[in-house]
Amino acid sequence: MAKRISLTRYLVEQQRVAGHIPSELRLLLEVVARACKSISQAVNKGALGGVLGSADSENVQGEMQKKLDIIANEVLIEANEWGGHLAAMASEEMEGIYVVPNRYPKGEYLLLFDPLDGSSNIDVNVSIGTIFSVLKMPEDDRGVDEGDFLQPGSHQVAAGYCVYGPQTTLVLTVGDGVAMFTLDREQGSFVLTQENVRIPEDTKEFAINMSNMRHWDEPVRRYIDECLQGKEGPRGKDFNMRWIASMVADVHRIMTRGGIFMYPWDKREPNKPGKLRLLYEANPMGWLVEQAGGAATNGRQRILDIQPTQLHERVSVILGSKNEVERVTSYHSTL
Ligand code: P6P
Repeated sequence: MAKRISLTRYLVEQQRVAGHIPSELRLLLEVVARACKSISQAVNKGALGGVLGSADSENVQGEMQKKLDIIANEVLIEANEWGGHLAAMASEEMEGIYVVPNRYPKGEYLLLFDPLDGSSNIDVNVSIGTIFSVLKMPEDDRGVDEGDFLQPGSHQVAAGYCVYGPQTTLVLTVGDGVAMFTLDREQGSFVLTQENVRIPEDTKEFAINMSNMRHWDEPVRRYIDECLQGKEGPRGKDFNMRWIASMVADVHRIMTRGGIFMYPWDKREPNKPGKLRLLYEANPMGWLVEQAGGAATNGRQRILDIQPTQLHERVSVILGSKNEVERVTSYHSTL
């Protein structure tokens, strides 16, 4: 049982005792956590807050935006732009980067986020979440531009998500394992409820959108087909399936009890490497999973080793229990 300390104390100890994070990064993470609390309040109001439904606009991905998508994005921008710890931000909801205005001091960090992932679930009261990733500005002291964000996931200095479900839970890594913090609404603060999170290396639970089965590449079809054969098949055990269609919720289940999550390339849009975004979905989730003893690949290489070429680049994602991810990845190399 983790000792019941606040997120603030945990981060101060990570800074002071473990020497893992400088004070500027600690401040950044505190601000992001406060922004997640505000988003949680807006999400929890639902229809009472007039925040459900479509915003009648499209994001850079050409997807219909929900009102809460825009609210969450604005909350994160406004919370982080004045503190002096950031040079710029990037968001699923914005085409280009957001450079901290000159009226505020600029810092050495870059913040990337999907402000409200799984937003198709908002109106049906299913868990959604915020995903964030922190990079450092490259050393040279010229101005910040989009190219500064195009760093492999292995360069992240912090990553996390906040899942807005029955509990609001912040899950965070700064490279020293994974810790989980549950929002105590009476105190208004995140409290440490689990540290040293470990994902079991084996699992009997897979998460994939089965309606896309006819579009998958052969290695994925082989893996899922073997799972569906259960005890009588080559795996010799029965499997269970889950698909919440909210990456944060599916990944949180895996962080909590193991499993494998897959959103692989499929032939519906063959020129797209996958549906999910590399910089602010796959990279932060991939680092969290690895820090908890799991694995994350695109079927052929480690997600965190991929050199991005575009801000909103998409990627095929296979992540979770190490032995299952390695099995699926091996199928990609044998065919
Ligand atoms: P599908 C949500 O829109 C999202 O980006 C992820 O959170 C989720 O895992 C996936 O898309 C769901 O996609 O095609 O099953 O609706």
